[in-house]
Amino acid sequence: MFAKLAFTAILGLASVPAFAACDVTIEGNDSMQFNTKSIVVDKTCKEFTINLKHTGKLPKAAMGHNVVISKKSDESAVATDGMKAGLDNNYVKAGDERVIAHTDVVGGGESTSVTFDVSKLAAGEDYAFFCSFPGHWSIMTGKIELGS
Ligand SMILES: [Cu+2]
Repeated sequence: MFAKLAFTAILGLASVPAFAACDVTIEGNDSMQFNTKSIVVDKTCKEFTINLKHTGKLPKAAMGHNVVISKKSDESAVATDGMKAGLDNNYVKAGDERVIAHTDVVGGGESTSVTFDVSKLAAGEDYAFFCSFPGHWSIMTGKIELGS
């Protein structure tokens, strides 16, 4: 019993997940890039957390980044509507039901995160994660899918 607890404590300290990782950290920089193009969400996760870290120095008004998740087929329209919504709304249209999850917009040196129910993702559907800051989504985009 003691050995098992100690072992668990060591694993915890080392941040080694005992099961599937139900989170991912994405970095965005001052060159308008994410450091990943693909995220697979393990289907055993109930919730999944996206951590966004802006590793640059520019303020969010100039080089802000967020992470928005939608179906790939909705990406363009969600980004266009988000652009009109403005920075005060994190470049996401209020109440946009096509948006599965989104973070706030952050500037250089800042971090944020969002957690969503994995049940919102369907197997076999193409989803995109992207930054909806004006002009960013065509480059800052990647694929997110439910793992099999
Ligand atoms: Cu961006």
